Amino acid sequence: MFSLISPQLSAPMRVLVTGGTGLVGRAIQHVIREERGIREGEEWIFLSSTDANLMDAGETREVFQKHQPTHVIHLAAMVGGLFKNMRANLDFWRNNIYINDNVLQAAHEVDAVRVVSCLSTCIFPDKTTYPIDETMIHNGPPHKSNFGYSYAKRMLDVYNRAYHDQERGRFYTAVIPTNVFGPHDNFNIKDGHVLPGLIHKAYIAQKEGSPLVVWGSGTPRRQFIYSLDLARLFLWVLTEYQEVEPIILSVGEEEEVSIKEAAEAVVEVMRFKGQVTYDTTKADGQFKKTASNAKLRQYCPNFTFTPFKQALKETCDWFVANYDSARK
Ligand code: NAP
Ligand code: GFB
Repeated sequence: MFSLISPQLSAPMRVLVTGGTGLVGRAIQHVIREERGIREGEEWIFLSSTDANLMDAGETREVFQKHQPTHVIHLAAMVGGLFKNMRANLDFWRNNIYINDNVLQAAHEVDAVRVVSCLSTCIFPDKTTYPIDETMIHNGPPHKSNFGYSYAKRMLDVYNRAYHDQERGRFYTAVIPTNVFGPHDNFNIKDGHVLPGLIHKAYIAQKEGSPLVVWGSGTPRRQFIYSLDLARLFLWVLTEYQEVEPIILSVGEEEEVSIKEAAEAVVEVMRFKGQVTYDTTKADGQFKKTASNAKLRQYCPNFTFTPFKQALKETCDWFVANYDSARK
């Protein structure tokens, strides 16, 4: 657990960040420490699974009773890339349902005034019109590759509406990030997402003089958001966003790239000189999940996303510099 506490005792805002030690949690830690700072009287507590197994109702209640948060950023989840989801849809469903039910009820019991949870653009209906927007979450079944995770995440939206309707207008909401990448990502090739997977594979291929093998055809399309940009937007949502309805946090549709283009960007940034091959025996997953960030743009017209190549370079540099300790 990491606590960031200002000198003053009474804290107008005591923020508990579940999943505080993961990719997004560490980005929030970085932005709080290096950019925003700790405001007068604030306290920020970043939890890992060693502080409490949030799949256990008793442990969850205990850690919430201990910290008595006024605000909660709920990131903790069973998370993984396409291939991990395809192997474990039941676990993704059950584990995330347990975590989400326990966290929201524990927040309610300590009278937290705000909870911001995390959905994902991959949970939207697979058969849909584009661009996807926030009103479309429940309009049809998700892609078969990650239906367990998708339905568990969709239930967060149901929880938020139910707590608002029944429990004295509880004001719990959610954000919907697109694919996230950055320092402290999960670089495990089997279980992680595409960008950390390609970065790790390029690193190994470079050392071994072997080809970089990109999985699938390379034709699917994705929007990628840098974890530090997501963290900056999360902090805005925590205090300024006033709707129970969720909000998509993503770069614009025009920033969508193919997996092939993403792989070429990794090759360029990692200065990989070897052969690049495509293993089309591996699944492509969802072809695209193009999301609109029009609602975000209405609220934050001047927010500037870090250019993709710059964000990718910072991520690659971090991975190479922290290879021994990185999750891989
Ligand atoms: P991550 O790097 O895998 O981190 C997951 C965090 O959750 C870790 O701090 C982990 O603790 C904690 N956690 C997992 N199981 C737990 C349990 N049973 N009890 C307590 N804590 C537990 O994930 P992430 O990429 O930061 O994702 C954060 C949130 O963003 C998730 O809700 C995810 O669904 C959402 N999201 C992610 C992406 C993406 O591309 N990464 C895209 C859209 C949405 P330990 O460190 O102790 O394991
Ligand atoms: O990030 P990713 O694993 O998940 O991307 P999704 C998968 C796409 O990248 C597929 C291709 O088209 C893969 O064929 N790909 C190419 C690779 N090389 C690699 C590689 O080395 N590793 C990986 N992982 N993919 C996830 C959802 O979908 O999106 C999760 O399943 C989560 O639930 C996440 O929400 C944000 O973007 O396809």
